[in-house]
Amino acid sequence: MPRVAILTGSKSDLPVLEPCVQTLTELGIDHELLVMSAHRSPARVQQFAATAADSGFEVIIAAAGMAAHLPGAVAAWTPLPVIGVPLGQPGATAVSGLDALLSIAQMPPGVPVGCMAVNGARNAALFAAAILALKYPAVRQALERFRKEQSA
Ligand code: RP5
Repeated sequence: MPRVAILTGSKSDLPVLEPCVQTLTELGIDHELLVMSAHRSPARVQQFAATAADSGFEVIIAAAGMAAHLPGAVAAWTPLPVIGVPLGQPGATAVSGLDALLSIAQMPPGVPVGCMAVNGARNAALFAAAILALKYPAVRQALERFRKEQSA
């Protein structure tokens, strides 16, 4: 089955990622949720990202707040598609997620990261599903079912 890695920069981010986990589960997509920080555990990020494709992951979702370098740091080490989720709770920083949004969106040419809305965890799961749906008919069917139910 397809596998998605959900990475996040801190345990404090986990509640915001619940819709991502829930949506992947609903769509029947295997996933692993791992906490690692581009700044606090850079060696772990490198180790994970450099081996992720060989480990069988097909899409990586990377969420982080503040300077939010995790998605870009991961993308630097893997050819897999990386979907970035900027995080920001009201009042958590002076700019409430705008920092993370710009950090993730403004990647230099050559190392792209897809960028969701601030706290767009659910859409990250759906975007990962759309990528996997190109290869896996079961994911495509699950996604089509979701879209129909959403429109009903
Ligand atoms: C980022 O710094 C994390 O993704 C988190 O959003 C933010 C604050 O982390 P903690 O100080 O709560 O661990 O790297």
